[in-house]
Amino acid sequence: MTAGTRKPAATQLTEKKMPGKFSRRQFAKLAGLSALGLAATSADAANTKSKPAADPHVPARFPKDFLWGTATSAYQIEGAVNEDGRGRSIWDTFAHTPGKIEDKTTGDRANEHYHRYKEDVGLIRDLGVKHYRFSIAWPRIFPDGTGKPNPKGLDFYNRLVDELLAKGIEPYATLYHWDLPQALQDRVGGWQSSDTSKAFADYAGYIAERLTDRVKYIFTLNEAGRFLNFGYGWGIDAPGLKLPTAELNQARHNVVLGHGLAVQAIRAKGRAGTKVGPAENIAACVPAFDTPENVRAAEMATRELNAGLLGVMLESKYTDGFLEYSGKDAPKFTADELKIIGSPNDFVGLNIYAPQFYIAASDKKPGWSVLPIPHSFPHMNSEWLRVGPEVIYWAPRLAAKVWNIKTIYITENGTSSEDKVHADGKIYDLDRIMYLRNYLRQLQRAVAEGVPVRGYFLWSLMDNFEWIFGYEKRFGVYHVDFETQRRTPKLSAAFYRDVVARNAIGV
Ligand code: PNW
Repeated sequence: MTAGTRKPAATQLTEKKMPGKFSRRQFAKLAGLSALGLAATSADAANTKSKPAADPHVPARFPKDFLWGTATSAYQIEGAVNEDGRGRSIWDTFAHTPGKIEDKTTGDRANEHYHRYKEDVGLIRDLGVKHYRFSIAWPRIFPDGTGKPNPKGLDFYNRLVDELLAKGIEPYATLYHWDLPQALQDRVGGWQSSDTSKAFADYAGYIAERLTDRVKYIFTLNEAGRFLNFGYGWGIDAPGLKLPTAELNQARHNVVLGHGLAVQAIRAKGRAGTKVGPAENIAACVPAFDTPENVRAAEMATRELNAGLLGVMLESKYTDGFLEYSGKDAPKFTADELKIIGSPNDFVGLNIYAPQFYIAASDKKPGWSVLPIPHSFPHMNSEWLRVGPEVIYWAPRLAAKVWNIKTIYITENGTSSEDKVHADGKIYDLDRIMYLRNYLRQLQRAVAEGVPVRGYFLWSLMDNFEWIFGYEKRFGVYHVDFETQRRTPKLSAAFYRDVVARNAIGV
């Protein structure tokens, strides 16, 4: 159809039903909709007949070896909390404490993934992704935190890993996604004691021994920043403590020490070639707008605002700024510990959601300032999730520059959405698609400019127990009906499947 030609009314009608300018067959093929049960049903007749003008647009491609994945975590999906000898975790206790979870739910049942893992691996395969990041529940492996391992707990992960490999999906295991054995919290105060750091290393070594014949990629801690501040500082997450600053800083030191000890244990006990690193929700800094001065300021801020966690892991030292700022509340540490904490990683995982800090250059010390964010700044269904696609460009770019990181994975990125099931049984999560297409475009920009991001794990495979928000906030590309446990692909599943299949964003 040439421009300006009036279309017959019938064609206009048909085209209105069609998404964009594709024929139904082209569209279904491209998006893999039929495999996901989302294929359009209206017939298409006329709009493929005339020759289209050459399209000058090109999609934004990712490199050939770019890894596409998706992610979940144990307590958020497994359920089966009292099965096969699993011990209690601090999240069991916390979720069962009245007033802690917004919708008064727990992870007792969650997605019943413990029993439905085969179906769930099928969902991953249907997305066309070849990489899956899951977490191992420490209290399934060591119900008491330390001591005798529980073989039945390990067996679950053996079954899961075998199923993934059988379907051609590479497993990436996270060792700690917040479900600390309650026994360790009770005995030594959890991360308030370096006994927990040592117990974590023992657990890491045991997993490395048992799983690295098949699991080649291990993430130590997920979002140390989050579980420390929210769990030990502000009383919002498990274990619900509000420690004074000095004690919080000491707990943070124990956590990074746990990371370093775990890296060493994995190197000692794992198969040669096992790759290991942290998965951190870096304090993500974005220049207020792009000038060389603001970019330089954001670089300095990235280093200082992450000095207590990712910084010390990558530099083997706390920055002078961090020690000065902490003053008498600074953590106590030895030179030996710093060396352990800085054990070399094979990669760094970054969880990227909201831009946390907008930074501008400043004439005053330290040369940068954090700008106040206006109340009107747009956010997604989760109020904390400000929409700032440029953060997935700047955070890896600045981190790679500041710490000379050679391999970065985006270990989480995604959004919640209201996700109503419509009368036709489908979920049209267009806000999630809006979010993902904008973030992925910025990620592609970073990769194309040489920022060393090698892969992307979408959070999350399916709706799950969203911590203090219970089941109210849905992050999945598969919808879960928590009554029936039925999984249904949302429109965003078709979107992601298409991005993965074409290894590109846009057309
Ligand atoms: C991450 N914030 O948490 C976690 O790793 C996941 O388990 C979680 O389900 C997911 O993101 C979505 O929330 C975060 O307030 C929670 O900035 C909150 C924040 C960041 C990360």
